[in-house]
This record gives sequence, C-alpha cells and structure tokens, in this order.
Amino acid sequence: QSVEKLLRHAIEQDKIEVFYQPKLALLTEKIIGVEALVRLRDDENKLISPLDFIPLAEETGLIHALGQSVLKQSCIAAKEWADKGHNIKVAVNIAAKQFTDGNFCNLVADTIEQAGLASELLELEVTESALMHDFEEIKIMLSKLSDLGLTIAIDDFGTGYSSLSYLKLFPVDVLKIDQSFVRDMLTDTQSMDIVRTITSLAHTLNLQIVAEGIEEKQHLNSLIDLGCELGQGYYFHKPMPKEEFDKLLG
Ligand code: G
Ligand code: G
Ligand code: MN
Ligand code: NA
Repeated sequence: QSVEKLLRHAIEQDKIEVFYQPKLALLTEKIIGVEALVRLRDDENKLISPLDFIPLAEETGLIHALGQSVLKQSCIAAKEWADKGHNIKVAVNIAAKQFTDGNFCNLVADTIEQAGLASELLELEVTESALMHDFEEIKIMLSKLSDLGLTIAIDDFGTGYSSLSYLKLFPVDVLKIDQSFVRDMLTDTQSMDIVRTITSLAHTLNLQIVAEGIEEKQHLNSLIDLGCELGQGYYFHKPMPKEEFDKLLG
C-alpha cells in the first residue's frame, strides 16, 4: 500500500498516533514537558518515520487533518496530566502549510478550549523556514497565537536560512538548538561554539533555550556548563506512546 493511502486511511479511521518525548530541566532532571511526535503504522504494524510522510502530507494537503489530530490529542493529553496534578507542557510541531492557513489561529483556540486546557501548557514549534513568508501576515498570526497565552518555539534553530532580526520582531519565546550541534559538540569545536553562542543569544534576548538530541552524559554536562536549562534526548528518554509516559509520570 502506498504511504499516501496509509495516511488517508489513518486519518479517516482516526488512527494517527502521537508519541511523547520528555523534556527536562537539565540541572534537576525533572520532567517539565513533552514534545508530541506523530506516528503512522504500515500494514504490518511497523512505524513509518514522519520523514517519510510529513512531506507527502504537505504536498497532498493531508497535513491539515493530520496536524489537527496531533494538536487535539496533545491538548487532551496535557489536560489529563494537569488534572492529575502534573504541569506538563506539550510542544506540538506545526508544518509551514498549516501555519499559513488563514484559519489556523481559530483552530488552535477552539482546540484548546474544547480540551479545557490552560493555554500556558501548549507550545507550538515552528521552523525558521515556516516563518519566512509574508512578514506582516506571520507577525499578526504569531501575535494572535501569543495573545491566546501559548508559547512559540523555533525548532531546529541554527539550521535555517534567515536573519536574526525576526527574533526581535516576532513574539518568540523559545529556541530549540538543533540536535546536529549537540551531537557534534564534543568532537567539533565549531559545534560547541555554536551551542554556546545560541545559548548566550537566548539569554540576552530573554528566550528559553532547549537543547535537542542529548544522547550522552557528557552532552548533558557540557550543556549545563554553558548555562542551558532545558533539554531532551535519548540519554533521558526516547519518544514513547502516551500509556508509557503516563506510567513514567506515575
Ligand atoms: O521522531 P521523529 O522521527 O519523530 O520526527 C522526525 C521529523 O518529523 C522531525 O523533524 C519532526 O519535527 C517531524 N514531526 C514529527 N511529528 C510531527 C508533527 O506532528 N507535525 C509535523 N509537522 N512534523 C512532525
Ligand atoms: O525536527 P524535530 O526537532 O522536531 O525532530 C525531533 C526528532 O528528533 C524526532 O525524530 C525525535 O525522535 C528525534 N530525537 C529526539 N531525541 C533524539 C536523540 O537524542 N538523538 C537522535 N538522533 N534523535 C533524537
Ligand atoms: Mn520539534
Ligand atoms: Na529539531
């Protein structure tokens, strides 16, 4: 079966899955949030990588239904965790195509409201390239989203092709250091320098900083030394199904 068919069926049958990867305060190793990551299964129940269906979903327009399913499941999950006394912020990846849909802001507002979620517990992750469209339009939309009380994170920060001025002009709250820099920081001084510089930039601009792709104790130690407060990666936890994360929370 083609990936497109699998995707269509999964959407029709409400079988889009969401995994959650814990995000931690690096000093205390306390879980403070999760990143929601979409999952799709093939005919043999094996997981297909989002890399193999997100681009397709964007081309076919299925990204709207897919993204809405992920957003809704994520908001419902975070509400459930909050009701159990856990303040777990959920970060949802938003594709460029979703973002430029004129109705996106209303959709987000409705989804939060229907889930009964405090908007502070939702973060939207957008890539730099998603922001590099009509400047005024993006600015208005980000401001509306920000006014809802949720936070905006720039994903894969440092890999995009953009000027830094948008950090000043858009209401951005969080920078996520791309995992390639973290992966190489112990062996490549340039990557280490980039991580240091992004962390320092974030502090200067009063932005939160999240390191991605922490795989080793030494990554963690170096990031703490650089003053990076938050992070995620296989060293702590891989993305996992909701049931597994529920158990982890206790
Ligand atoms: O866990 P990982 O293999 O899940 O994700 C691979 C890529 O797919 C990452 O770049 C991630 O940002 C992207 N991705 C994962 N889930 C989603 C999603 O729900 N929406 C979008 N737009 N991208 C996602
Ligand atoms: O582009 P984005 O940052 O949204 O992508 C997140 C991707 O990174 C997902 O595919 C997730 O499974 C993956 N990921 C999360 N932690 C690690 C890690 O420690 N190492 C590697 N190699 N990938 C990771
Ligand atoms: Mn992400
Ligand atoms: Na990333």
